[in-house]
Amino acid sequence: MQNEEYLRYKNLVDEHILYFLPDIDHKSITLTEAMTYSLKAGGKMLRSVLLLAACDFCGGDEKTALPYACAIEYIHTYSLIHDDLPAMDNDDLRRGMPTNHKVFGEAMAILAGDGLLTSAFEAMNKDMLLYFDNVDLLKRRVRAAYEISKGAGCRGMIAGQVADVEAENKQCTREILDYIHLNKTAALIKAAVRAGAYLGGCDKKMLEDLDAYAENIGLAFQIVDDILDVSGSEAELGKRVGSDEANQKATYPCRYGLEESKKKANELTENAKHALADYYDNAEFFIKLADELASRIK
Ligand code: GRG
Repeated sequence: MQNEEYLRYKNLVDEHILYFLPDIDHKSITLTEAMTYSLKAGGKMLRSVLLLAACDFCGGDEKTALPYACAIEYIHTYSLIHDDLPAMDNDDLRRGMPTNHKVFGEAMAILAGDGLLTSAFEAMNKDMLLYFDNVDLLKRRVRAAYEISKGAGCRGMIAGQVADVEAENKQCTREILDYIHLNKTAALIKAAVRAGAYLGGCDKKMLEDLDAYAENIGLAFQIVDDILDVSGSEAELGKRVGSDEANQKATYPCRYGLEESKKKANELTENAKHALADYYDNAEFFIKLADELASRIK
């Protein structure tokens, strides 16, 4: 994502990503190191950028949205650390670097993930009391914290991960596949956009339109990620589709092949752009971003 506006939001998050972490007892220096290691490992910061952009789009002040932007990045980072653990995906590399448990050990990686998750709630709630004399702003902040908690939780990302774990080595229906993507990936992306919209003071229509946009790019994002993950040649994938190996993964490319998956990703991208068509140039950032995310497979 190279566009100027994206990089401006991303830099803002980058500059503040450690600022909203709690001061940790000096005895827990390893915990701080483990949390910082993954936070600074060079992710795209997509969810936090979307949160800030949605806040701007709805007329809010992006500075007041910063703790929420960093909080959602803490949650995303924790999910990656835990997903890489031997009990889950058992990955050695993440973002081109050794995974957290490879550097700090399994126990510390679990704790670093826990530390990041709980720090997210601390960051979102820390200054809440300062807003008691401004009920409108207070409501927006409470709502944003709720959206993020819900998207990350048992009706969102965790539910998707559970369904993914349970689908392993089984044939799953398209309905289950969509459920996994909608929750494992799209739920946190939707939460970012909805939280930003609330913080910015959205009206009902803006919220609905942004929600539709986020759901479509969220689903497209996972399909694109799975296409990139396959990385083998199309011919190779063609051979694997329908094979036992291919059927072990609950992904679009493994179930339906590359061409069908690309078509689906492009269709979702067009749906996302269409959801914001009423806003013309004001939605330019979001339209460009949808195209950029999809162009990773072109
Ligand atoms: C709570 C253990 C646990 C898991 C939750 C998020 C998740 C489910 C698992 C992570 C693995 C995975 C493939 C998730 C799908 C979402 C996704 C494509 C994550 C990668 O997001 P990017 O590309 O990552 O935004 P960067 O590195 O750019 O931050």
